[in-house]
Amino acid sequence: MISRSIIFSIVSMIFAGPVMAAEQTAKLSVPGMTCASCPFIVEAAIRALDGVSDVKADYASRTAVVIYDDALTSIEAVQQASVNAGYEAIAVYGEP
Ligand SMILES: [Cu+2]
Repeated sequence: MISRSIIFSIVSMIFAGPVMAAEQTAKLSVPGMTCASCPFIVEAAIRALDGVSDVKADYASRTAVVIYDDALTSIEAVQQASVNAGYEAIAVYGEP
């Protein structure tokens, strides 16, 4: 007899496959970046997350643009990673 968890795993694999994984681009406001080194710290913290494929933090505009797979991580997790590194991060909606 096949257990429910195995069936669930198979169904999950089907639905979590590449077809369903959605790559998202999010922009964050990171106002706490105070020098040219800060973006590297923010980038390293966010890049360490599973599911983040790219991140570019910009000191001049105090923003970070993150490309991530929303099947593996979330904008909340990305923000938390930045906060954990010492930088408050606020999602900016309505902009790529
Ligand atoms: Cu700095």
